[in-house]
Amino acid sequence: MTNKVIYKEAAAALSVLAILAGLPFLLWYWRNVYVPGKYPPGTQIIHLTAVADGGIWTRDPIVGYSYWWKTPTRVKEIELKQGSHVVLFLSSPDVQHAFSLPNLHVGPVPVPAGHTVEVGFTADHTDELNFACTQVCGRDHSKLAGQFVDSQSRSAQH
Ligand SMILES: [Cu+2]
Repeated sequence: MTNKVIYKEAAAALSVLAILAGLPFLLWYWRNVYVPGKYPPGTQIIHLTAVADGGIWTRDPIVGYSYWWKTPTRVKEIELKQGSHVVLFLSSPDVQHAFSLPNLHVGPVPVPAGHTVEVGFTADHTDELNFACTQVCGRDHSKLAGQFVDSQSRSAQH
């Protein structure tokens, strides 16, 4: 092989590696650095994905294979700081869901299949902050429910 071919081979191999390592990094960067940087400091950013199969709200990122290969971690309780501004990123990997948090007058917010919807609210109080899916999305629809709890009163109990 001539030197030129070897350089081309090396460049091709390096660009494949750059893509393989770079895409996960970009996804991580977007979620953990870029998006939080758009909001005032102290904003609580919460990613929630509704999975119809099993009726699971999860904070796990659901990307392709993870929907079929493993059961996402079910989230029943999410800690909030009273008074803080909260931004929810609600995603659906499967069918249309809807998010409702009646005691803070949030929703119902439709979450179409394959989309991520952004919802902001201020946690003026933290009493009975039950949230749920309010659109019948499958046989496990009724399990798509959870609660926001005050992180301060939580740490006081322990
Ligand atoms: Cu539902």
